[in-house]
Amino acid sequence: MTVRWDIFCTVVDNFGDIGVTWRLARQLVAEHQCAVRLWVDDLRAFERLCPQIDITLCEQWQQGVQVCHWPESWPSTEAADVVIAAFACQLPSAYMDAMAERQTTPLWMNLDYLSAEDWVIGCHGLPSVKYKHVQKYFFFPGFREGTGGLLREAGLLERRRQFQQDAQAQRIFLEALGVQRTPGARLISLFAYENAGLASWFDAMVADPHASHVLIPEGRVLGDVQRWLGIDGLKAGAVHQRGALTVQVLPFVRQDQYDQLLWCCDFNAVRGEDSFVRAQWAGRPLLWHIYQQEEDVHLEKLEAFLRLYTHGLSEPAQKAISGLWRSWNAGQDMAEHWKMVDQQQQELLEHAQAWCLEQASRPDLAAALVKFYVNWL
Ligand code: TRH
Repeated sequence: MTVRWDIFCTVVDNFGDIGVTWRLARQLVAEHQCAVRLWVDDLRAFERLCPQIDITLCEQWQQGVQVCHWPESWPSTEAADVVIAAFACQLPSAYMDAMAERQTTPLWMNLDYLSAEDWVIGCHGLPSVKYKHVQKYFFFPGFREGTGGLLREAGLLERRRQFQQDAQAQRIFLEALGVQRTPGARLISLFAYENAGLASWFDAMVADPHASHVLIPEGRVLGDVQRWLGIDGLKAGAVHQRGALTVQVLPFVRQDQYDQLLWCCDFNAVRGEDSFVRAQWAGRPLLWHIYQQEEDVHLEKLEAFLRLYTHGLSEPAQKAISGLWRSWNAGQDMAEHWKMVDQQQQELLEHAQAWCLEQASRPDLAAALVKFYVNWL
C-alpha cells in the first residue's frame, strides 16, 4: 500500500526551507513510491527555484508531488501516515487534531536544521513533544553515522561525474546562461549573503596571476558587488572585467540547473544549508557562508563542520581553508587566505572528492526517513 506523507514548509526567509523540502518531496515520490503532499506557505519563493509553479493555485501537481498552498484557514483534510514538520514549523491546530483522530496514529517528525555538532548524534531520533497521544520525533540530518544523513538522489554522483567529464555538455549549459568561459580562467560560483569581505577577495583576484571568472546568480550579495564595481543597477547578463577578474551576473536559475552550475565550477561559494550540501556533492573545493543566528551560535556550527571537514588535510591546506572560511564569515580580509588556498589547490580538490565519496557511502536522508518509519511501525 502506498504510504502517504505530508511535508509542511514555512518559508522563513531565503530559499533553504523550500529548497530542502522540495528535494525531499520529489525524492520520496521518485525513489520510494510515496504519495507526497507538500504544504508551502509562500509559493513565490518556490517559483524562483521551480518556475513551473503556478502561484495562483491552491493545489497542483509538480513532478509527482501534490503541491498545496498552505492556506490561512485550514481545510478539513485527513492526516497522512507520515507527517514532517520542516525546521520546527508549527502545524495548523486542526491538522494536529486530524492526526490525533486518525485510526492509525501517524508518525510525526520534525526535520531539523543541518549541523555537524556532536550533540546531534545523541538527539537524532529521540522523542520530542506529544500532541494528545501523537508523539513527535526529532530527525537530524548530519555528516556522521548516527544522524539522518544528507539529501542525495539516486545516481546523483554518476550524473555529476558524466557531466564533469563532458566539456561540450558544460559549454552548452554555460552558453545557455550567457557564459563564455574565459579561456584558462578558474570558474567560481558565488552565492552568499551580504558580505563585507567581498571587496578584499575580489581585489585579490584582480591582482592574481591566474585569471578568475566569477558567476553570481542574482541575490543578496549583489549590493556588495555593485559597490566594489562602483556601479548601480547590476542585473543578470552584466559582465565586468577588472584585471585578472571577470565578474558576471546570472539569473537565479532552476534548482536542477544550479546543481549543474556547481558541477561546472572549480570553486563554489555557497550559503545556508541546501546549496552548501550540493557544493559538497559537486566534489570541488568550497567556501561556506553560514546563515547567521542570534548570539553567534552559527559560529559554533561553522567550527564543528570545519573540524570534521578538514580532518586528514595537511596543516597548510587545513590552515588555508579554515582561515578563508573564518574570514568570509566574519566579513574580514580574504586576500592572504585566498592566496594560501590557491597554493593548496590540488590537495583541496582531492580532499573535496574524497569527502564527497565518504559522505555518499552513508544512507541518504530520504532513505533514512523511510527506514525510520518502517522501524517505527
Ligand atoms: O537561501 P538560503 O540562504 O537558505 C537559508 C538556509 O537554508 C538557512 O539555513 C535557513 O535557516 C534559511 O534559509 C531560512 O540558502 P540555501 O539553503 O542554500 O538555499 C538556497 C536554495 O536555492 C537551494 O535549494 C539552491 C537554490 N538555488 C537555485 O535554485 N537557483 C539559484 O540560482 C541559486 C543561487 C540557488
